[in-house]
Amino acid sequence: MNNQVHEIAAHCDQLPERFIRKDDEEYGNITNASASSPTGIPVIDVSLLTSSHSELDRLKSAITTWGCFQAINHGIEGSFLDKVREISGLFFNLSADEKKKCLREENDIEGYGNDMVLSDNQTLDWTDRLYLNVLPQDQKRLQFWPQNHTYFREVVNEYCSKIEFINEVILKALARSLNLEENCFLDQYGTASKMIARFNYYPPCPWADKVLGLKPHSDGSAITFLLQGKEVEGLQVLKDGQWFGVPSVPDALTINVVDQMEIMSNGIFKSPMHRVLVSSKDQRITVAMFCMPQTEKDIGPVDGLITDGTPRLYKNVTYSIEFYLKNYQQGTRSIDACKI
Ligand SMILES: O=C(O)CCC(=O)C(=O)O
Repeated sequence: MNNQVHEIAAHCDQLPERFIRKDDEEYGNITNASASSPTGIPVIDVSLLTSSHSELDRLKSAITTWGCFQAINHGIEGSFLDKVREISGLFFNLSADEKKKCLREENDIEGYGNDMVLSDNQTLDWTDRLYLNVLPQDQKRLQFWPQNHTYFREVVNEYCSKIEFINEVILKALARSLNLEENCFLDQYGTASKMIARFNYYPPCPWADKVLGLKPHSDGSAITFLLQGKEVEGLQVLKDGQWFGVPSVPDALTINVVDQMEIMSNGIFKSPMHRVLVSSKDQRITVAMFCMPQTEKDIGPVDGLITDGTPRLYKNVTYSIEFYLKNYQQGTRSIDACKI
């Protein structure tokens, strides 16, 4: 457990070199915009997406300009989101020995731990995480779930069902926003779509300006649902060459439309680059739910989007997690390898 970031934060009086963000890292020198943009990350009312054309247009505009939006009226009660925040805190507050029971194995992604080290020159993220496969059901590995915490399991399972429902609403709305048949993206999900829950813990860092909670990346899923804490912010999204802060909006979910949707939409939707800054005083906890097609299945641009004027931009690919992670840790983008 020596190398968990929360322990380094508690015991080290010098920042280990592996965490120091490199100045020459791609995106490292992009200007930091003010805390948020003049117009802000768009807010979309999910309850209107089936009935209002103007909300569908706003969704399309949000995704083609920012790649993300703050979803309100998504159908999950604020009190339930508080339970998700509560179980996340509950896990990270367990004793080191208890958390260790969920420790991931060296070459595995799933479980509790910090960055997987895949290369010698990899900069480490200032974060500890608990990474759990939640769908398909038969791929759950309960040995990585906190033991003796029925409440944790109940809340995660219920949250997973609720996110699955919203994911479908968003996928259909995205298809309709492009005048496509509403199931065209869902059809690529196959019969065993995948969902991963990642609980992120960013301890306060005495060297906050020298590290990143997460280095710049775009997500390898199709849609990511992020639940932020209520007070401490840190997420930034890249737009027009500047980083903008993504505020925490009460009871909203931050939704990113990401790599696999970029491929399926033949590049109309652009997977947003984002990164996380950390605080020198406060810890921050977030929960990301990564939703994506069945991983054994090829995905590709939907037929209706390929025309003489808009030729195919991406190959058909199996977007595996291993393929994604290798690129992530080297600071490159897997999506680039899928371009024709
Ligand atoms: O914690 C955050 O604010 C962002 C999390 C994120 O980008 C991720 O888990 O990929």
